Amino acid sequence: MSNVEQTLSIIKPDACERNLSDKIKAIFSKNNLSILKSKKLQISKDEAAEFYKIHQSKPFYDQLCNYLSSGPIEVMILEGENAVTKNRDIMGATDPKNAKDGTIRNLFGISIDKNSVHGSDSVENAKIEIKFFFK
Ligand code: IDP
Ligand code: MG
Repeated sequence: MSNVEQTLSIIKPDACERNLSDKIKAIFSKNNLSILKSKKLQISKDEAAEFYKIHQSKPFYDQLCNYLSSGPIEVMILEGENAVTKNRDIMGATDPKNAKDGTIRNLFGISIDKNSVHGSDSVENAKIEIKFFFK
């Protein structure tokens, strides 16, 4: 049975800065995730804090918010069969050192914080995150 979902992807500052956006989009496309909407922007630290508020108790929260607001990012709505899980698979593990060969974080990630991409972790969070960037 078909299960078309939408998920939010973010190309983080480290990847935007290295102009990796086209290469990353080509990986989505190869995996049958289509880009419904896309925009490039820079967010404030307060907006990053709101976006990442599920991590507010983590020791790396402040660093994470500083980082996501440190430069331009590209946000996208991806759509496709099992898009949430598929995007997480394509991204690879949070720490690029642990990311499987061929995943985006394996190919492009620099470190656990500069790991090139964000992807929603559930259908429910995808809805919240899509609304956050595409009202
Ligand atoms: P995810 O991006 O793979 O879903 P999360 O656990 O949701 O990973 O963490 C959100 C982001 O916070 C990660 O992508 C990474 O940039 C950053 N992060 C996670 N764990 C650490 C850490 O231990 N130190 C520094 N940054 C971290
Ligand atoms: Mg996460």
